[in-house]
Amino acid sequence: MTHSAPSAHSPDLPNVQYLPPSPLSCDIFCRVVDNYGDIGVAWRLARQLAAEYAATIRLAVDDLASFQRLVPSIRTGIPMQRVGEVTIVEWRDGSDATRIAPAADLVIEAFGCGLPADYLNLMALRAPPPFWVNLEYLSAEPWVREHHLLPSPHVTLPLTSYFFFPGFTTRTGGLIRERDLITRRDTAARAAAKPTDQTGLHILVFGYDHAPVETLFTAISESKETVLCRVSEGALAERLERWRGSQAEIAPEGAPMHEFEVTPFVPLADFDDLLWRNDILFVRGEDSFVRAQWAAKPLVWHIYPQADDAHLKKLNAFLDLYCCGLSARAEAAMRRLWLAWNRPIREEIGPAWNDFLAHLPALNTHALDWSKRLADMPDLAANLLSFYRKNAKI
Ligand code: TRH
Repeated sequence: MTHSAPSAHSPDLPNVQYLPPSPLSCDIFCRVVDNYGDIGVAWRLARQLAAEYAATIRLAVDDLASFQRLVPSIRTGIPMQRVGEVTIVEWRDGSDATRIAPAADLVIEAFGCGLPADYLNLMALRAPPPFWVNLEYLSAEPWVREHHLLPSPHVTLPLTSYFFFPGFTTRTGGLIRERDLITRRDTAARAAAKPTDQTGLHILVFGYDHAPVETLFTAISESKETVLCRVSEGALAERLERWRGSQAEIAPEGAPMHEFEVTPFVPLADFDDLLWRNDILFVRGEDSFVRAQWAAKPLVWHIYPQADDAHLKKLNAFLDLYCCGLSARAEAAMRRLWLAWNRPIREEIGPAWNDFLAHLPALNTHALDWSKRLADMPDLAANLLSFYRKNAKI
């Protein structure tokens, strides 16, 4: 049935949400370059567009095994499957696009993964052509706002893609934030009074394999406050085991007993809970970094390393935005630990850690303020769809 529903601004029906005449169809393409961030972001966006905008979503992914780590109900070796409201298509190079046909209204190419040639042809055949967005990597660097939403015509086909940059200001595409995320976080925080035998500081460590963890563990083990340090399963957790083996069994008399444990990799659906259960979050890449900001906890970012230290520019650009409103001393403490962790400067970790801890109350307040500032802006899906509605020939 075709009908035009009243808009949310209709004076007669102010509570009726705008519904497009027919559901939006959207194809998302994602290649897993390495690790989990690419598919983590693509999956979150797919789910949100389906759940909150009733969009019909197909998500084409080239690595179902990595995807399965995040979403255990995914089955590998299956060309097409449905998980919740999303259709997952296994994307194999050379496979024809008939599995992904016809081309959707909105096509999202995640992180410049390159669309399959046969799918591009289907897009070109469609009249009007699909609205094609290239979802880029997250960066706080100032150049991003100049490039956000710029068109990029295809060299041979009558198609145009648009760069869409996530970001931390209204001049970029925003961040993925599900409609109920902040409410769920705050509800969990109210319910999560720590049991009396679990007081002290809880720290989560999720970082890349080259992180200087031994130095961090030593610094943590010398903290005055009791610490429970949870290290995410993987190479860093293996190094934790080795570090533990090298430590004296008995702490000096009067020293607080710290605990170090390996945290198993949890499904993506439980990842926020894991963050919310901790007080300081060492995170990495893109998706865990963003979720830590939504968790509103003091965080330490292990940025994905790039050639020529390009990542340090990116790191500083974020700190320039994030630290706005922090006292000079708290800002210095934050920068010190982030740089020591990322460069990595081992002899700096201990003093930087202590400095960071000394400013924890201010960093806590600031983390909450920052998440409120971000939540006052439209989220990535809302920005993406409003860009689509304004510009797509529908
Ligand atoms: O895994 P990452 O390093 O991912 C990416 C990719 O490497 C990508 O190529 C690179 O360009 C980008 O980083 C910058 O880090 P990220 O983005 O934090 O992704 C990790 C995902 O794993 C995130 O979606 C959260 C999820 N996760 C779980 O679901 N359970 C867990 O227990 C943990 C530790 C993580």
